[in-house]
Amino acid sequence: MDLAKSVLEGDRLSLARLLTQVENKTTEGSTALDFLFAHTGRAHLIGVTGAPGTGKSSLVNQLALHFRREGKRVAIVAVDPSSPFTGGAVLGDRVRMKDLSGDPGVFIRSMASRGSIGGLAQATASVVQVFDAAGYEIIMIETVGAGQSEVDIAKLAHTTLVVEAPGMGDDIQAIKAGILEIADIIVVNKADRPGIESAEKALKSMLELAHPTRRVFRHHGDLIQTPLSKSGEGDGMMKSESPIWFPLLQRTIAVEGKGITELAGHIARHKEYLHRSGDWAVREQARLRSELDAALQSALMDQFHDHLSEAYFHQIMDQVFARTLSPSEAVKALLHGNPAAPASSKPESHESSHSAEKPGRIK
Ligand SMILES: Nc1nc2c(ncn2[C@@H]2O[C@H](COP(=O)(O)OP(=O)(O)O)[C@@H](O)[C@H]2O)c(=O)[nH]1
Ligand SMILES: [Mg+2]
Repeated sequence: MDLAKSVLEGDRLSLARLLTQVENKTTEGSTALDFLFAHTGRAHLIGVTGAPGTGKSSLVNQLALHFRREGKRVAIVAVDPSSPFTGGAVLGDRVRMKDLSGDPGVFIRSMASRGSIGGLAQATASVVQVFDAAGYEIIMIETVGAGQSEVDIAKLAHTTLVVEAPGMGDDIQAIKAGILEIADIIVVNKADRPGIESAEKALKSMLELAHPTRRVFRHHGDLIQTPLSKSGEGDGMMKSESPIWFPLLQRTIAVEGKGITELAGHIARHKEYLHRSGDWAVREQARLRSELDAALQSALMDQFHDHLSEAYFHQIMDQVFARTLSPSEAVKALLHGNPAAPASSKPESHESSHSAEKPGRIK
């Protein structure tokens, strides 16, 4: 508890220690999370996702510098589900983020996969909670676009940036369509590279596919185009009171810091929109709901296994392997069966239990 209190007081060393506790799911970590929970809910969580090499880390770096100039405290969580160790890419990020190091208003945390991707998403959520309680107003979560994992992690965020770059190949089109659905802002980075026009064009048409109803809409009788016309210029609908957010498209050159101010402007506008429309509360509720569900699931599983005889579980498992018991029958037996009693002594109604006595289906 002392650790949590010093975190609230702004002690960096305690923060680093607590993050480790929380990542390792220690008892001290979870007690601290309980204590800190009342202090959360203030930060703007920004997810940054996209294929490797599109420039996510460079963008996060630039955005952090921008937010620092605005006097905001910034936390960066770099998540790499593909890396089992804190190695390669994450180390590179540390080096890249060196212009931020030494700034007490910035805290960078790298996370690599330990065990399941679900576990990583959960650990990330906890780390974000600690930063939120510690008073970081902006929390950027960088994830590698690799499938379900980054979608899960993006669900944490209030604002999701999907980063694309020209020349990344067309083989990922299918993934893109799915990723675009979670995008609030699409960043077309590496605008200094050839192919930027066609990359942007492809993205626009894909966006229209992903959001067919959002192409145009009428506002006070005026036909308003989605703000995708040119990078940075398209905030037409933001001037209206439209309750709908159209994904914005922004060109950037992260390595030169170009387009960053505009991008930060879009992020700020998205936050305003979330509050104005009530979506902020909706997202918060959905996030807390899924956090609660996940915690409940894992608690129920733990409780279930605590009360289950190992031998009985294996006995049931064997019957499933032998195909004398279906998985759903097995669940019934496990939930309602008496762990002390063998499956074969179950009441008549459990016909499948008897079928376990059928000979010869085990290899
Ligand atoms: N030409 C160009 N290179 C960039 C730009 N942004 C990032 N890069 C380079 O692209 C590479 C990958 O960038 P990084 O930020 O690590 O991408 P990440 O894997 O998405 O995090 C690095 O060598 C960057 O220097 C850009 O706007 N233009
Ligand atoms: Mg990176």
